[in-house]
Amino acid sequence: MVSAWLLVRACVAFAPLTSVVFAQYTTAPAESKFPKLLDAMAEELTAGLERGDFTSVDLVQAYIGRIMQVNSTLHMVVEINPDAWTIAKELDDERANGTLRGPLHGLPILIKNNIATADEMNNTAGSWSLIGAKVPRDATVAAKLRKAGAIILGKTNLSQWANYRSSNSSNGWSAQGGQTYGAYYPGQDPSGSSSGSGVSSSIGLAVASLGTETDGSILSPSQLNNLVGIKPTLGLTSRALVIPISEHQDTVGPMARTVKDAAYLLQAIVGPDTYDNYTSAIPWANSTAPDYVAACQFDALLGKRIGVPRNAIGARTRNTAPIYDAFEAALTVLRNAGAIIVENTNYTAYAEYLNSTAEDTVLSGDFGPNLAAYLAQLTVNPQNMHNLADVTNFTHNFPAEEYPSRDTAVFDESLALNFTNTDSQFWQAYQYNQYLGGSGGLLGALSTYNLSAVVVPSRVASGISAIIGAPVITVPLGAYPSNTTVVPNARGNLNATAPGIPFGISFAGAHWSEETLVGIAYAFEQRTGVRQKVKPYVQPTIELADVVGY
Ligand SMILES: *[C@@H]1O[C@H](CO)[C@@H](O)[C@H](O)[C@H]1NC(C)=O
Ligand SMILES: *[C@@H]1O[C@H](CO)[C@@H](O)[C@H](O)[C@H]1NC(C)=O
Ligand SMILES: *[C@@H]1O[C@H](CO)[C@@H](O)[C@H](O)[C@H]1NC(C)=O
Ligand SMILES: *[C@@H]1O[C@H](CO)[C@@H](O)[C@H](O)[C@H]1NC(C)=O
Ligand SMILES: *[C@@H]1O[C@H](CO)[C@@H](O)[C@H](O)[C@H]1NC(C)=O
Ligand SMILES: *[C@@H]1O[C@H](CO)[C@@H](O)[C@H](O)[C@H]1NC(C)=O
Ligand SMILES: *[C@@H]1O[C@H](CO)[C@@H](O)[C@H](O)[C@H]1NC(C)=O
Ligand SMILES: *[C@@H]1O[C@H](CO)[C@@H](O)[C@H](O)[C@H]1NC(C)=O
Ligand SMILES: *[C@@H]1O[C@H](CO)[C@@H](O)[C@H](O)[C@H]1NC(C)=O
Ligand SMILES: *[C@@H]1O[C@H](CO)[C@@H](O)[C@H](O)[C@H]1NC(C)=O
Ligand SMILES: *[C@@H]1O[C@H](CO)[C@@H](O)[C@H](O)[C@H]1NC(C)=O
Ligand SMILES: CC(=O)N[C@H]1CO[C@H](CO)[C@@H](O)[C@@H]1O
Repeated sequence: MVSAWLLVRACVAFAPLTSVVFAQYTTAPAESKFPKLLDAMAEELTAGLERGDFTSVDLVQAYIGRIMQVNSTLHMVVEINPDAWTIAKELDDERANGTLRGPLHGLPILIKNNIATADEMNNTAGSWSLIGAKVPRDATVAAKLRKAGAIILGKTNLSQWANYRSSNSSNGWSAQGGQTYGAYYPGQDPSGSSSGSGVSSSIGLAVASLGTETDGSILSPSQLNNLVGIKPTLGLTSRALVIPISEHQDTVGPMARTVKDAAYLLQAIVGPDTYDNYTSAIPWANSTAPDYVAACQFDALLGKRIGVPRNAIGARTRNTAPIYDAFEAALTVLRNAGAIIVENTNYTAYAEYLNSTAEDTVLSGDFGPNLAAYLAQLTVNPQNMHNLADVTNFTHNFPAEEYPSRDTAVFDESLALNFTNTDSQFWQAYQYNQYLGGSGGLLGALSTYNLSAVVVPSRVASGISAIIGAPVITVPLGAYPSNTTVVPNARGNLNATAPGIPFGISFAGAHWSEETLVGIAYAFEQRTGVRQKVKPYVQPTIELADVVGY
């Protein structure tokens, strides 16, 4: 069962493709009074706000207009924040009198519908069981966004319960939000579980978005929606008041159009939090935090040793050929940028890892108690949901939950466990994972070959890092060529492989190495510029010029 496999399966390429050739990418886009919102970067928008070309109210108006233009086709946003205009006006007033909260001041950001906010919006993970439920305060990451000056524009649709309910549902479907589609092909599987965050950032419905990842849920929808996604080290970003799967694997991270925008967002949400004691492991808790934005240097690849764990990259088949061709071309880009590519930095226990069910045990064991702990914090709980049994019963009985067409196999498996996350059986599985991903996996390869990072196609990036809580960044790498055969997903309601659907490349490192990974990803992105070459088939047309002055 389990999400790891579902998520990986969600992003496997089935159709034959052609290779992707990189052209040299010329850097900064031309300065314009109204940056095109499909690609507008945080720094460009901030410059326009500073010059007074437009206001944050204009930005909110434009982004909401764009959401309204595509919502009936793509279903990527579940709720718009009814306070967004008021907040934008306050931030405009603060800017006018010289008060700037931070680098995100006045910039609209969308967040996944499992990150709770203490405002008018619902916090449901896509389930009607939590409609109307209220939390005592904002999730820490949401509070940090507001403190940095961001406007929380709305909540994005997701694979329900972050893909931790069904064995037969579809990526991007939730009972509350319906089916999200990707913007690169009709009926595109948007991947998941941060589906709406991926689709929304990809077509410029906000400056960027937040997603969450347990195993693949940021990396996969980022790569398949032409985005940069950062899955941070476990404990770098607080999970307080984020609807959980597993305290041992859950993370919150940015999904953005550029590495630098992702770095700005990451900078805003990291740090120790008394509500999530895993954050006490942050090694710089008592000193200065790393500067992820400053890490965006064109020459960041110079002298970096980057490993290629060939035994974890998988076989190049007819179906996956284009991804592998693009990957090999990317290695040349990295070498030309001064990196030392170290071949065959294999994971010694990888066969055991592929064979292991220890991750299922950890997620399944955590889910029950972690969900109950979240529900116990609710200040308003209209459907009286206190534990997984309540949620399962609700799901079975509430027609909009589409049970049994969409089953509860993942819930059921967790309910059927005869142990919990405090039992020795759980601890053994957890320790085994630390070996598989650690000395037998990623950490072993990094230390044996003295590497800064490993590089892999994003389709195989998430698992080995997920089980040990280590960071990964994905960057656009290419897209399926026009002669690709369209292949549906397992449920048959989405197009999983089709012409124009993007894919990514990932850099994975040791715990707390985000600064290094951001630098590497930036240097790669600046030399390849893949995002600019891959265009969505659905694009909202409203721009700042349409709203300024109205
Ligand atoms: C698509 O075109 C490429 C290059 O012309 C070719 O190698 C590949 O086999 C084609 N794929 C299909 C599915 O026709
Ligand atoms: C979705 O878009 C339609 C227009 O296509 C609009 O009328 C409707 O109000 C939007 N729904 C929501 C909930 O914003
Ligand atoms: C600027 O505006 C904010 C919000 O209206 C207000 O709280 C703050 O006191 C003002 N600061 C100055 C220096 O006027
Ligand atoms: C929260 O959900 C309720 C019930 O569907 C709905 O009436 C309300 O408008 C939602 N809140 C927002 C901000 O969309
Ligand atoms: C998937 O693609 C096919 C072929 O282009 C198209 O006919 C179909 O409508 C698409 N599916 C969805 C759900 O849009
Ligand atoms: C961290 O907090 C959780 C609940 O908030 C608690 O169950 C756990 O024991 C704590 N762990 C440590 C190491 O303090
Ligand atoms: C930071 O300081 C506190 C209080 O002195 C201490 O308990 C904690 O262990 C320190 N954290 C780290 C990561 O050094
Ligand atoms: C690494 O894995 C690849 C692919 O499985 C294999 O061909 C190669 O011999 C392995 N190299 C080492 C040093 O283990
Ligand atoms: C895979 O698991 C099976 C059953 O648990 C075991 O017999 C086999 O030795 C394992 N293989 C590897 C490579 O770990
Ligand atoms: C299950 O849900 C139904 C309908 O919502 C309710 O009537 C029943 O009391 C619930 N059963 C349990 C054991 O909670
Ligand atoms: C759970 O069941 C398994 C197999 O039936 C058994 O080996 C194990 O000891 C049980 N664990 C607990 C905590 O009861
Ligand atoms: C903002 C928005 O588009 N909300 C829609 C999300 O999807 C549900 C179900 O399809 C619609 O009812 C909402 O209007």
